[in-house]
Amino acid sequence: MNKLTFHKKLLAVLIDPDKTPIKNIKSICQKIELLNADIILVGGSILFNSIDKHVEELKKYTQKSVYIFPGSIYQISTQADGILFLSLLSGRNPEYLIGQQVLAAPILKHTLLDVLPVAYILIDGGRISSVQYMSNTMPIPSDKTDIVLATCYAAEYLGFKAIYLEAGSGAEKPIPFSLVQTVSQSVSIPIIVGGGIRNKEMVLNYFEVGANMVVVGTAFENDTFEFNRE
Ligand code: 1GP
Repeated sequence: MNKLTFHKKLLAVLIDPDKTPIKNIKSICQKIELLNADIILVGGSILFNSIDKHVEELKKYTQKSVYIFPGSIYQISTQADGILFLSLLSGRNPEYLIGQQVLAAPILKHTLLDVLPVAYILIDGGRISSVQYMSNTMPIPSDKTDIVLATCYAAEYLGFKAIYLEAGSGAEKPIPFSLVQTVSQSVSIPIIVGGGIRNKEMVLNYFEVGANMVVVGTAFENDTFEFNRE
């Protein structure tokens, strides 16, 4: 099992099983190699396809860590290396704060998955995101730095191992760089940033202001994203 550590800046590619036909997985793995990405996340807000087959196929063609990025309890796969054990801390819906986690915990207990507790913080990305709609929670307005910070402090005090600042898939307004900088200067746990990230410059800027992991989904799916650190 590959355990997720934040020993260096990580580029993550997000694969949504509904948008990725199984037959494309082999070529996707080749693209991920060329991109020099560090980790593959698999998941979505809602799933029409089983996540297991996608994870199994990914593991056939890549040595990279595959972590589940679950939209719900139905997205657990024992084939993966680990799971981001998310709690939607920006919201006030108990189902996504603790309900799904209680249902998932006994299942995870019988797996070898690396379970990483992550405070999932949804920030307004300029349009209603799937996360907002499906979780029935409000995102934090991106200019309310005090609320974001207070939520991040709470995440740290509650013992989460990372904070995920999420603008929502396909966000028009990705997380402001200044906000990532403020958060990274204020907490000591790793910061993951995702939502609407379109190019290499944005990724490098997020790394520069303190993000430990940057997640790219839509731009990778659309084949518009190029990144290579060498
Ligand atoms: C969504 O943060 C991820 O949960 C990725 O967003 O699809 O906009 O890259 P994009």
